[in-house]
Amino acid sequence: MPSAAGSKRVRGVSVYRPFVFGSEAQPFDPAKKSPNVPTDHTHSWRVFVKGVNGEDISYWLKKVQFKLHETYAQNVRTIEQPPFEVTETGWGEFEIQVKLYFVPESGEKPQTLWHSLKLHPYGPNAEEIRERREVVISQNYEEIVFNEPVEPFYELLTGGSGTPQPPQKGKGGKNTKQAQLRGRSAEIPFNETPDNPYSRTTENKEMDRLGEANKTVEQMIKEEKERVIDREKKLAELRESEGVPVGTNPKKR
Ligand code: SLL
Repeated sequence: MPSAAGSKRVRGVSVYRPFVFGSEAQPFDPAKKSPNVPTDHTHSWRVFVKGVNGEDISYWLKKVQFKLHETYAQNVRTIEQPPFEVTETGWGEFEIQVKLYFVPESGEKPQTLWHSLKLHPYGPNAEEIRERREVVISQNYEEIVFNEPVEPFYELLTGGSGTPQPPQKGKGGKNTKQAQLRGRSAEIPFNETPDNPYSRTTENKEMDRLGEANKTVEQMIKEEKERVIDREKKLAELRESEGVPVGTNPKKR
């Protein structure tokens, strides 16, 4: 096995890789519940770490350790190959520790994430979702950043594309697929699909929303500043009419 020890680092380069982690939970239909499932268990669920749009991430992710609640037998589950997921049944929500171990060539220390297992619907349509016993999905888009990776890992990450290039963040587009075929890249798909909500289009929409929100906040700040100036002016006028010099605190007289 190649060792990362002693390998040179690719200076000034950060390589990022997107992934998705989270859970899906399905309430049991009491009429169809298997007799093997404990009577107090209300849901089946799955916790996972996966690539965006089903992309294989095992070239950088070696294994994942999921630490479940202590009410579970053998609550530390280590998954050594994709799919990096644990399927279980249960009755309660809890925090799952998700520890990512990287391929040995990386020389990287494991990283820990937390996921709140969600069994119950939340948000505006929670009641309908509950009534229809729909799947409850709670997942996050994440990007892992490898700063100055060692050379063998850089080669692995980029699919041996040769000279180190600075990361091409935010440059997605219609040629993304080609880029992925030529060498490995961190590009996420251009459009979302029913299975994958993370795309350049959703990202751009989110950026637009943030931009709009920012404009609103700036406008609010502007108006607030104007109000403050106006109030200060009025206060100064009042003081002047009372004969108090501007800039003195009347209470201290
Ligand atoms: C709660 N603090 O009270 C949480 C704990 C534990 C979930 C949730 C059962 C496991 C089993 C299970 O669902 N544990 O019985 O095998 O909501």
